[in-house]
Amino acid sequence: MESRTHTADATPGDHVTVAGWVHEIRDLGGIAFLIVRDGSGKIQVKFEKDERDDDLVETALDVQRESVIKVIGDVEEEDRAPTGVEIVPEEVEVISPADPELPLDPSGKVDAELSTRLDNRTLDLRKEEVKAIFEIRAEMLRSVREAFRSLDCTEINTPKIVATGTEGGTELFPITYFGREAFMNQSPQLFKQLMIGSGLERVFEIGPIFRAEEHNTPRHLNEATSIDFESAFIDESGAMDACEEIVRAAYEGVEANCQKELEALGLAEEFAAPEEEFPRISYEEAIERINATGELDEQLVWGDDLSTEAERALGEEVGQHYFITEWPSEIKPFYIKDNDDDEQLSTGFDLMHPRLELVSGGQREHRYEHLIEGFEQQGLEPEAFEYYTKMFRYGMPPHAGWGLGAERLVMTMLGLDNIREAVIFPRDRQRLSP
Ligand code: AMO
Repeated sequence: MESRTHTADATPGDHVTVAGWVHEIRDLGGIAFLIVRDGSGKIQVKFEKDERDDDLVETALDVQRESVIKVIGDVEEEDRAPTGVEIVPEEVEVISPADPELPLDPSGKVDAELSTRLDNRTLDLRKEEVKAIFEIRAEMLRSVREAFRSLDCTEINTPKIVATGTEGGTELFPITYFGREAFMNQSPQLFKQLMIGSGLERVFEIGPIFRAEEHNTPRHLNEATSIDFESAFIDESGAMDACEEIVRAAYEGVEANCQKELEALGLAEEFAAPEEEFPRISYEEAIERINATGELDEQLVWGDDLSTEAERALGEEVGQHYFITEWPSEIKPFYIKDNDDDEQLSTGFDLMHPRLELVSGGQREHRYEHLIEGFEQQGLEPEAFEYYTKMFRYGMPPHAGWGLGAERLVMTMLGLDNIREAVIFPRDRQRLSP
């Protein structure tokens, strides 16, 4: 196709070819307008019936909304047009016609259920406010990558088809791998740790994780995107510093580069990167504060995990991002190191948004004997993980890291009600296509 001008760049005096979707058709009798939309914006095309060719006017009036068309013509200034300019056409071509019945209305005048939207994501992403979410997600990922690079991290990609799980046996998706049992990976956990003993020392990965969670909730996906970090020679406190820096960079990137998208979402006024340092609250203090809110039916006791209600009660009170540190060892995975002074306590931490958990992390157990003991305590067979444990016998530095859910970050950043809004094609209990 010959070169085209983006509608946003059409300037009075230009002779242009624009191509895009028919957003709206208005026939006012003697005059008709088409609004053409492309990735950059929209532009009005004017058809004064007396002055234009009959065929041209007929093509314009017969076209169905959302068809793809090409328009060649002159750009003129017009104060009454939505963008202050319009095209006076000399040629209109319907490149790809749309059916008159659309499964959803991309102009957004008629609301659609989330499931209808997800079934027809192509049309759904023609809406400015939906497209904005994914432009923001892309900018968030770009900023995060850049921030990792400035922290001297190397980006890695690790296998998603694996022999063992890491995050609890019940949440694995089994597959067959040339007749052998294999699984979709739940986390790059073991691979990123293996890189710590390599020459890389400090790595990050942005990639899919698979969780066979049975529950269908507004905050869980069966395939999510994890932003993982791991570094040699730091402890959990250093890992929290890096985590805070990355989350802040994500917000700052969006604030600096996505004003148009934030406006489309009605968030331009209120959106702000977090300024205050993220407080670090111990697990013990967290359960005391949750109990003191009186929001829960039953008081929490030491060793309990935090329910959704508990997280919400504390989040409301803290009112900003915060870490929960020093979790009980028994509820953290085998790879998390215990506190040196009290083995009931772990070095594990979570980063919380007032609405929900965003990150888990901690210092790792790098001492071979302790690692093997940890497997046994959790009822796991260390032999199955030999490819991993073995490398702890050949010089493994102390290290720490974390995993951040990309969709949860977008969801909380933009105040989305449902995590599915932050994924183009979500995978959940019911949804396997598109
Ligand atoms: P965890 O299992 O807590 O930790 O996962 C880390 C973060 O990933 C996101 N996440 C999810 N998001 C949507 N749907 C899900 N089903 C889902 N599961 C997890 C969350 C969560 O906080 N290996 C450790 C990380 C580490 O220690 O480095 C891990 O995977 O935002």
